[in-house]
Amino acid sequence: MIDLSTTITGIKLKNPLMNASGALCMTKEELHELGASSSGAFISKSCTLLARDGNPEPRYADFSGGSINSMGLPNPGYQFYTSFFPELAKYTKPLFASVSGLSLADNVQIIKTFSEVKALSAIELNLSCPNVPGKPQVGYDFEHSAEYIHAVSKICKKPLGVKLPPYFDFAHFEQMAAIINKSNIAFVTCINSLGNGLVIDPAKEQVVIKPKGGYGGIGGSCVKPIALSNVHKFRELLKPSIQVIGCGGVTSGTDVFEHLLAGADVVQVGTTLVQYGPKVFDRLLKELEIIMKKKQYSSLVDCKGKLKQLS
Ligand code: ERO
Repeated sequence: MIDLSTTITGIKLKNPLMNASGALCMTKEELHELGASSSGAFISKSCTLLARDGNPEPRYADFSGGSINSMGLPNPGYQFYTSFFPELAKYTKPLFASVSGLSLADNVQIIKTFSEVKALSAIELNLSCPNVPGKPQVGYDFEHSAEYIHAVSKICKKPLGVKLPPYFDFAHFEQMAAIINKSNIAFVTCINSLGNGLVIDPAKEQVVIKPKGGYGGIGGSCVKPIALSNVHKFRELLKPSIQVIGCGGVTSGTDVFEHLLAGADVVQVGTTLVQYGPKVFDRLLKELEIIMKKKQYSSLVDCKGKLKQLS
């Protein structure tokens, strides 16, 4: 028997898979389906103080290398989730809430309220939404990020994580890691979608989504190398007590395995979940188990963070 269980911030998961926030996790029905799926944990859509319709449709499209989205943070508002989360406790697996308030004050108010919701295991503060017109990503502004992290960690009574945008420069990894190492953040999730990509339909000679002139966050298999570098670099730079959730480019059990090698404790699935639905966790787990068996590994500890360098 292969033990796929893992632990994040002291919370035990029977396997390392969960959905990425935003993927099929906004409505009651979607969250019930995720609760009933074989994922080890689940997380809700990033929420704001007030309900939002989001950007005009079409706002999500698949392409050969992945997906593009400019959803614009549609969600029913945090109060909807505050009263609904207790219904999800029956699934007896960890439930995370994603929070993406439009200001620091909004985040503080939402997180204060969520701190009192018993059904919630942890909170992921999203510092990296690329799609709200007029709202730059907090995660690319280090001073602003430090201010958010400091204020929110003071009032959060649950294990708190931050969802980060992809970084591409070692100096940026170091700056963000230094901020997080000084805080009581329990985990980081790397990465959110690659902001403001552009997908073109050459036959129609036009963009494929309507908002923002066709620009949107890129996810799916084409982002995997960037996701892996971010997981690996943060694992290297963060204090050992701060855990890493990998997110980006997971389409197979091999992709999950690579995230684990890079140092992820938990692995989120976004585009592939949107494309195949919650049943996809069954396939990913089966494929991961086959790889582990072939390598004669009996638990995730045998491979987690064990990426080798060329000598
Ligand atoms: O547009 C969105 O709602 C959205 N899309 C993403 O790819 N990442 C997000 O973090 C996000 C909103 C919070």
